[in-house]
Amino acid sequence: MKTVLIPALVLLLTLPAPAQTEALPGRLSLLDRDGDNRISQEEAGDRPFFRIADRNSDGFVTAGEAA
Ligand SMILES: [Ca+2]
Ligand SMILES: [Ca+2]
Repeated sequence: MKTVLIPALVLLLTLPAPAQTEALPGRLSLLDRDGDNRISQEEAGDRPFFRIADRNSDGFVTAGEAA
């Protein structure tokens, strides 16, 4: 299953910086209280999706990870 995630991660890492402006998917954007286009652990609270969605374990779920 991990091998399926690698292409998406590589794509995310190779995207130019302006890709940061990509909006979070609808429901996730509601969680993004500080508007930085990523969901922090604090914003996610104890929702179990967070650890799964945070593929690179950096403590944030980005639009690319949530896609
Ligand atoms: Ca945020
Ligand atoms: Ca992450």
